[in-house]
Amino acid sequence: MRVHRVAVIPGDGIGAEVIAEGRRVLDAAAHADGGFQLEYQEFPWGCRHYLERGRMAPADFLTTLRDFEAIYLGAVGYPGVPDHVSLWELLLPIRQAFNQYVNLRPVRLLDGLQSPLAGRGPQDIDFVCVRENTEGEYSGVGGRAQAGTPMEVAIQSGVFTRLGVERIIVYAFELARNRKRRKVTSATKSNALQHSMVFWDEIFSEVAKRYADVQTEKWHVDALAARFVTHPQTLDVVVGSNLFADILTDLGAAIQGSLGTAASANLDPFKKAPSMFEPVHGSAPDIAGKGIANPIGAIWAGAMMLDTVGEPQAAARVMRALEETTRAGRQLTPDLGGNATTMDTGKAVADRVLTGKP
Ligand code: GGG
Repeated sequence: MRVHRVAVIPGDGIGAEVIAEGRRVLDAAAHADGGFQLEYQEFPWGCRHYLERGRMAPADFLTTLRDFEAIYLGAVGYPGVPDHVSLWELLLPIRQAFNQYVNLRPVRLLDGLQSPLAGRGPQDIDFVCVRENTEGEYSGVGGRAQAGTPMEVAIQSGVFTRLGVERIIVYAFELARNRKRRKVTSATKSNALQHSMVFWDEIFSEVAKRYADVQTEKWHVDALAARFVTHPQTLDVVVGSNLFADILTDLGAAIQGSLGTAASANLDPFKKAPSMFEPVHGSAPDIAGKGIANPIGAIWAGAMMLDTVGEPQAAARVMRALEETTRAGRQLTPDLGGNATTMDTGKAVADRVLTGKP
């Protein structure tokens, strides 16, 4: 029996609700497969931990996590703790310390779901965003000085290294090579950002020369945001910096029907450290505790985790069950126009995992 050790951080707000359903579905997948087991250890880290103990997680939390094969995370952030504290004491250090330099975010309209884009169906919205995940605008470099004086200053530096930019662009090209349309779209802004984004464009052109079989294009990020709405069918693999692709993928989530359906994988492609899997959405304090959060993003992230730990058949089984559930349309949460609870959706997917085709 193959055993996969998973650290679970449900986190804040709806995080615990959606992760519980994700685990229900993953357990069903392990049961249906019969060849592997998921061994979870849950960590109560997040904003409550901060309010009780003055920090989001114990000082040695990265050492604790390093022993696991994967991390399954819900959401981070809650009123009462400044958002930059919750992100910088938990989520962002994990991505940086474990060299999870790829943030993979599929943008796909699942069968049966309605996009807010008029006349667009699943055949039009099916691409993947590759977000640089350890540097760029979220490198954490900067500072503040002369607080409280008229000379007060805040500096937030974007850090773009050749290693960091090249490896994320190479990842995007390798991914495109294995997709039907074989196209990479680069998100840039080199008209205004004459240092970092001109550098990004140069490296994009250099890497593109090594992939003659892959079509390329680049758009300024503002124009690309518009193309997500007007021409989603032209996109295949989109590669962008940490900030650009963070923003673009919320738009991507919206065009695939709801932020609640979007999944992401924070990957160390060399598997030297655990990768982390999370829904794209945050903790949604406005609906936390009501049992109506959409668990699809968390379940989809769970499928990406199965794929990464070497269980691609189980991952495919989960994705089939998820899409059968959206196609049937009866167990959808209010954000998708239904009246199901988080648990209704989770149970519907888990049942289909158990009864569906291997
Ligand atoms: N599901 C993870 C979560 O809580 N995300 C909220 C967030 O603001 N994330 C920022 C990021 O992905 O960089």
